[in-house]
Amino acid sequence: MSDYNFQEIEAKWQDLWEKQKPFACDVLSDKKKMFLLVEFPYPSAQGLHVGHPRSYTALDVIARKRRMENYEVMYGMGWDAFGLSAEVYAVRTGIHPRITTRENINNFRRQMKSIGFSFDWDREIDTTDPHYYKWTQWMFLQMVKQGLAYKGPTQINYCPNCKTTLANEEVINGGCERCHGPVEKRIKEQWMLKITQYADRLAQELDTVNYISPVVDQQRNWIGRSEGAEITFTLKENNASITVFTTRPDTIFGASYMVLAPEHSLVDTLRPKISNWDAVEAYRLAAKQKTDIDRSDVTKEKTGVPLEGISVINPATNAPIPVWISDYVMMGYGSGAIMAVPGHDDRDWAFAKKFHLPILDVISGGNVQESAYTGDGVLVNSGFLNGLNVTDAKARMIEWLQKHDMGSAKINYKLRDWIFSRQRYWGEPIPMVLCQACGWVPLPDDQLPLVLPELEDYRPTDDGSAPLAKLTDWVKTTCPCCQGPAERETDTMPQWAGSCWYFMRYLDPKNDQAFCDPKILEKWLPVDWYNGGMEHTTLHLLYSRFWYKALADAGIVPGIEPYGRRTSHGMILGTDNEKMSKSRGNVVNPDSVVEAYGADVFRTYEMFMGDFDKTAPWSDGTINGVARFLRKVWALLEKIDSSAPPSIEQEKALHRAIHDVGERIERMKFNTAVSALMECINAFAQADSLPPSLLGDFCKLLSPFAPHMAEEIWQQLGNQGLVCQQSWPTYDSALLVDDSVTIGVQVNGKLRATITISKGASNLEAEAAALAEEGVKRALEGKTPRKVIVVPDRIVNIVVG
Ligand code: ANZ
Ligand code: ZN
Repeated sequence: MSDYNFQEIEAKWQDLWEKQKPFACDVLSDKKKMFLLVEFPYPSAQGLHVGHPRSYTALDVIARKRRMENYEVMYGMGWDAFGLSAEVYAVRTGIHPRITTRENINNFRRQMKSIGFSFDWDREIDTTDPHYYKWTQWMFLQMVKQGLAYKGPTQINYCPNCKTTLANEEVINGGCERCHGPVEKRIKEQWMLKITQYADRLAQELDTVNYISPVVDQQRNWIGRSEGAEITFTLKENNASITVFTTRPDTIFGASYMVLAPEHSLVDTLRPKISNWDAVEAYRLAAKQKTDIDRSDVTKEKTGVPLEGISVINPATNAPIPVWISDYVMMGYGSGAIMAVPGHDDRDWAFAKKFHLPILDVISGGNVQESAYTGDGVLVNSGFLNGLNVTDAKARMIEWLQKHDMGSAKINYKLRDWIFSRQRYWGEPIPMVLCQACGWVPLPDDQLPLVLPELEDYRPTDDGSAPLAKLTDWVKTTCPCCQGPAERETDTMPQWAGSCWYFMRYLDPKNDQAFCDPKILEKWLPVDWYNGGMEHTTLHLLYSRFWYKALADAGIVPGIEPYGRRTSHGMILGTDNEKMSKSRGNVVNPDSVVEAYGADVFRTYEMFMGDFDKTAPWSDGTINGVARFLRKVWALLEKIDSSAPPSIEQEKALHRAIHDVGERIERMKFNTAVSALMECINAFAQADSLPPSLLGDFCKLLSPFAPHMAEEIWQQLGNQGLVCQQSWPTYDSALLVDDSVTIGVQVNGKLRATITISKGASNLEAEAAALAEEGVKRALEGKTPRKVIVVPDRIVNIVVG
């Protein structure tokens, strides 16, 4: 037997898979379907990261197993190739993003093929392909038609470094997701998608899917549903009113002052009445420089300025209370104004202490001069609410407000509408034109795709306008409605657009008449199992659920949710236990791993390196251990003897592995599934000979992890066909009994039978097994035993008569 030449053998099987297409999905097949999905990558210039294959291998293992279980498996791959990085890279190198993107895609594809993923490559998709983004544009127009898209002035996050708008979800800790630089607030006309209209359903319908709980929790928190009331306060000085949002209308008798967000427009309106305008203006300027994260940091010292000359009437007490501005109140939430209840809210308490504002006790249970009391209790000092508990007082107060026309129940969401335009070149053009007579008009379907035009200078501009605006000939167009003069939208879509629906295109990637045949959608949706990164929970995953629901409401897709199940993998860290990054120099390149060890070792190692859902550091020691394991598997070919009967130990080892590997794969306990393979091999290696059928069955179990070696051994054993097309083996439970003992059963001192039970079986189990024996039944002659004495693992004595 020769040494295992992985370069040659892996290339051989990859070529064969490419020709024979054993992973091609027949969407019209009668088999049970299994739609498996991993997040398609952004094809960066750096190439594949070792983190990508963790997710891809995991679902590849599941895909390969399910095919062997006779499922029709859909497992596709493609490229989420629009976006800022390609453009930044292009600006730096002077090469058109289309060219660099194509090169990067080719490199990614080569890398993935070298790892032996069982994607159906005939279904490859690319979001920057006009045949693809035609449908992204078409779906956007469906949203326009449903009134879910609008263009309007909005406060946006602007990264002056990247010169682009960022969605709220793209602002991480107050900085730009890409360059980590500070983010400014600007007011700009933007295309917006009304994701807020779906806030309730996005939160509630999480009950209908099987997502890991951190994903459910993060999405619910991000949507941030809170129940409360809107209450109107009237200015003492005139009849103007200010509305606040509160989750605690029960505490209104304790509202001793009001706070407006510094940006609140009422501050401008009230300017003539404000006697300390200079201080107010200075404070507003300072607040503008701060990020929302800093502003809402509870550990930061509270700051603020009173609006001198202004007060409002507390509607419950009729007493005037002062009005302040402070940056702990955000303009983007609720109404940008609060009634402050320092006795029962921590932030208000800190503020009141600092500025010597009255702290009133309205819920019994604490000492509000010492700290805010936020627990439950009975209402005190609260007029008609006195004696009620918090829940009843809330309801009672809302009733009262409604009756007096001063407020009503209100549900608020933290979720904001999705800012959908970017002032960048490398994205899908937004297929809308602005007509002087008709307003915004969608392009008719027959003008799709609206192809991204060529541009000499695609750099972003300093004034924040879109690069496409420079193409005045392209911009000038005629209105599809009235044929009058009109102008094209020059903003492009955000990177998240193309990934909202990509999984559906795998089902019918070449269809020119529709994004997918509706019959195929009906059969294949929802996706059965979607694995991806936690970092996408409030971005891609939330956006695509919204997108899907909007399409579903338009009758375009079936059901209400795109993904039936969502799981997530832990991040792979460098050998130093730190996040891999170029600057730390701890990046592991998949190419060099495949070159040094081969794809099988790489794949098996990625599954073995630690609990799948946890972070795991790269370890060369462990990867060498995995390489030794696979060499040991290969060496078993030397022991093959077709005339040798299998030993009971070998058979037991195999059946234990069939049971454990199968079950652990389904639970994503890939590391212990690999251990089960290792244990089996150790047992096989102990004997001098091994029957080919046992090693053949083992190859089936090995093939999801190390598919190349599994095919090669399968072939060398003289088997027909591909191992990846065999049936997944089944186990014999009798062979799972770990260590069994055979003991005698005596009836009135005479041996009547022997039973085989597992070692350490309970007395009850032993007794039941003994009484079930024919010889014992005969000896008992239908009589009930007087006494059964079990000596564990030794003997069962039955006394009768
Ligand atoms: C009075 C009150 C009394 C409050 C009390 C809380 C406790 P969630 O759960 O996040 O919705 N609030 C409202 N709008 C705000 C804004 N724009 N910026 C900062 N804070 C704001 O929180 C709602 C509560 O946060 C509201 O209820 C309000 O304070 C504050 F014992 O009103 B509460
Ligand atoms: Zn018109």
